[in-house]
Amino acid sequence: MPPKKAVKEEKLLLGRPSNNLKIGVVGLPNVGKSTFFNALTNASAAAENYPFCTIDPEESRVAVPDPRFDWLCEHYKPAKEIPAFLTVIDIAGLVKGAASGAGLGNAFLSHIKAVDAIYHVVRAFDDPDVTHVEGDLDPIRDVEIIHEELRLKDEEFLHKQWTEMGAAVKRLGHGGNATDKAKKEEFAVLDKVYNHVKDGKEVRHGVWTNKEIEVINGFHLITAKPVIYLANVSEKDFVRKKNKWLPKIKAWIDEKSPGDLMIPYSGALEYRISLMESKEEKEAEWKNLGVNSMMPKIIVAGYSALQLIYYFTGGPDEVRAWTVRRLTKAPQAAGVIHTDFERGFIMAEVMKYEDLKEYGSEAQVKANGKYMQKGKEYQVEDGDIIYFKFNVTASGKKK
Ligand SMILES: Nc1nc2c(ncn2[C@@H]2O[C@H](COP(=O)(O)OP(=O)(O)OP(=O)(O)O)[C@@H](O)[C@H]2O)c(=O)[nH]1
Ligand SMILES: [Mg+2]
Repeated sequence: MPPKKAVKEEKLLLGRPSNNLKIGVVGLPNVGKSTFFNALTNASAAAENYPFCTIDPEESRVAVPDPRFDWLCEHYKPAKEIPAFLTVIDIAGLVKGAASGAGLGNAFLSHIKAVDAIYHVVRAFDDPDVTHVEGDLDPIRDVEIIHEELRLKDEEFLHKQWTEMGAAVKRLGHGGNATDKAKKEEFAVLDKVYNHVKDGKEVRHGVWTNKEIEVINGFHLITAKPVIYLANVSEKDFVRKKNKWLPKIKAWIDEKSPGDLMIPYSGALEYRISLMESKEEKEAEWKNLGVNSMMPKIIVAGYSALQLIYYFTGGPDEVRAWTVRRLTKAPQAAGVIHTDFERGFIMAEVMKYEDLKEYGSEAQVKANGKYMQKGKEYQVEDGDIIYFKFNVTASGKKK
C-alpha cells in the first residue's frame, strides 16, 4: 500500500464541546474553598456594575477581567457593557476514601464530574483555630489524597465500563459488520485509557489520537479535566511573598502533573478586602500592603483552562464579549449571537484589537488595509472584533 498522504489534522480538544463550561472548586474540607468562592463572587459583584448573577449559593458567574474590553468600552462608550463570564461552582470537601464512598464522597465526586475544569485548593496556611481533617498541615499529602481520589473514581468508572463492554465485545467474536467493528475499536480505546489510569496516570496527561479523544470525551472522566492548583497561604506569607510549602507544591506538580499551573493566593486576605465597600477602599488596601489581588489572574487562568476564548462586537449600543471554544470557525462563532447568523452566514469582517487601538478608528483601520473579510473557514481568534454579515430570507434583519 502506498504511504498515506500526510494531512495536517486539527487536534481535537478533550472535554465537552460547549461554550457554556464551568469550573469547580475542589479540595479537602476546611482548606478555604468557600472562602475563595465568596471572595471571588464579592470581588466581581461589588467592584464593577456588570450584570452579575449568583445562580444559587454554590454557583456564580464572575466577569473575566480584560483591559481590551475596558478599552473598547472607553472607545465606543456603549449603552450596554457585557464582558465574558466564568461560571464557578463551589463543591463540598472531599475526604480520603471518597471514591469508595467515605464522607459523602460519591455525591461530591458526581459534582466534580459535572464541571469542566478544576480549581484545586491546597491549604498552605497554618492556623490552630481551623481544624485540619488530616490532623496537621501537609499540603503535599493533601494534594496526593485529592489526586488519588479523583483518579480512583475514574478507575472505578472505567473498570465497570471495561467489564461490561468487554463481555459484549467478546460475544461478537471475529469478523462482524461495521457496527461490530466500531464497538471493538471503541473497546480498544477504553482498554488503553483504563490501563493508563490504572497505572496511576491522569487522562489529560496522556497522548491521544483524535479518534481516541472522541471516545474518551464520551466518558466525562475527571482526570481529563484541566486543573489549576491554588495554594492558599496566610496573609502574612502572601504579603512577604514567602511560604515554605510553595516550592514543594510546585515540585510535586512538575513531577506528577507537569504543565499544570500553580497560583499562590491568600484566601483570608482576598475575602477580607472583598468585603470592603468601595473600589477605592479596596485599591488603597492592596496598595498599602504592596501586593496585588490574585483573583484576576485566577479567573483568566480558569477561563483559558476551559479552552474558552472570546471575540468582541462593538458599537454605540453594546460592547460585548462572546464566548466560544478555541478552534471555533466563523459561522459557528456567529451562531453564538443568533442561529440566523450561522444559517445565513456570508462573511466575518474582522479587526484585530491591536489595530483598532493603534489606528484609533474603524475608518483608519480600513484606510490602512487592516480590515479583513473572512470566510466560513476562518478560525476565530481571541480578542477579534467582528462584524458578521449574514442573509436569511425569512427574516430581513441585518446586523
Ligand atoms: N487563617 C486562615 N483561615 C482560613 C483561610 N481560608 C479559610 N480559612 C478558614 O478556614 C475555615 C474553613 O474555610 P472554608 O472556606 O469554609 O473551607 P472549605 O474548604 O470550603 O470547607 P468545606 O466546605 O467544609 O470543605 C473557615 O473558618 C475559614 O475562615 C485562610 O486563608 N487563612
Ligand atoms: Mg465549603
